[in-house]
Amino acid sequence: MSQTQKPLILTGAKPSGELTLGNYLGAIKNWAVMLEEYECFFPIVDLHAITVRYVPADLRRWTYQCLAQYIACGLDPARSHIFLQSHVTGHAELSWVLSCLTPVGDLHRMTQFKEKSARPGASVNAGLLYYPVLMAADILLYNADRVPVGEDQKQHLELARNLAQRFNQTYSETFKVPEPFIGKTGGRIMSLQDPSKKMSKSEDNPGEAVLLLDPPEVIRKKILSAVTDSGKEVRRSDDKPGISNLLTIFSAVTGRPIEKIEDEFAGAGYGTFKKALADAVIAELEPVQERYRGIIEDKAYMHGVLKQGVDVAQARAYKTLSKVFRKAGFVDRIR
Ligand code: ATP
Ligand code: LTN
Repeated sequence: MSQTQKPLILTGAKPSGELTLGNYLGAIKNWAVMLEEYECFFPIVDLHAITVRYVPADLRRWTYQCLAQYIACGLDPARSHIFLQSHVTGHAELSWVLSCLTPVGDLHRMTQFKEKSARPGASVNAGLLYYPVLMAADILLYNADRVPVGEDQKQHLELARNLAQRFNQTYSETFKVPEPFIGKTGGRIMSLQDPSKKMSKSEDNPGEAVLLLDPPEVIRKKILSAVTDSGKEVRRSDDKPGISNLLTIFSAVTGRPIEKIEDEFAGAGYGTFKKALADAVIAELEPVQERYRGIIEDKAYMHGVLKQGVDVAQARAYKTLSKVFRKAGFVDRIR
């Protein structure tokens, strides 16, 4: 089957910090198994990363790290299109057109906006509010069939679907309505210190998240000091969010059902379980870290990957954008 006949998936991560175990289990690990079945577009969404306060040098470093980690996690650039969002002309332009179809009230209702704007010292800028429209543009610019994301992005994806439908109704049939694609396990990994919050790369407390690049002893320490609930039974339960989260992580890392893991650790206590979990996470991440070290040293290779990715992405983006501009009534560019 040729590449173009495969359904298209698009999904991205923002280089707003070092990638976490949440990004890996909820997202990247699932993307890596889609390369055969789908034509895959993996933008690193750097335009999204500037909606919160940041330091430009950090953004540059995190962008390269994210790229190297994508590849180290199994996103093979020979079988997918990996590129930087800011390298493609079209994301910002399409988001402008879509923003003119977006009621501001919809954006104020977004959970991620509410959470991020409520953080102490947050910059509540228009970009932060407008963020989901840019995400919709990322998806619609490539006419993606499916969008694999963690559960936290469901609401944003719903907006992207609404905007596709609204554009099609306002002008004429143009966009596919993208489907969300959320993994069975790992869709929502919670903070190790506060299991009522999602594990996030942009938190100040380093104990909350295991980072993909954490050395083994740091991973072990973070997992052993993860908050657990009263009692000592290794069993998932709605009123035991701490141990339930650790079970979810164990299951997502090993691919084993939670019930089997509960049986294995029946009567063992939290301490034994946490040690085994730390071993499993370290074993999963060690080969990723090994590959990462080879890639991050090789700028020429990374630039080659980005060039290859952007060429395919830009060609597709131009096609959609010119169609959209024509339908919106803009006069064709004089060449
Ligand atoms: P930030 O913490 O800075 O808001 P983020 O990690 O939530 O960033 P991205 O890097 O853009 O945001 O996320 C990349 C992918 O990882 C998305 O598909 C998102 O749904 C998924 N993801 C992020 N955090 C988690 C989590 N804790 N559990 C499961 N999936 C997650
Ligand atoms: N909003 C997402 C990141 C993101 C994305 C996208 C995900 C931006 N554009 C397009 C899937 C498809 C987040 O915060 N995780």
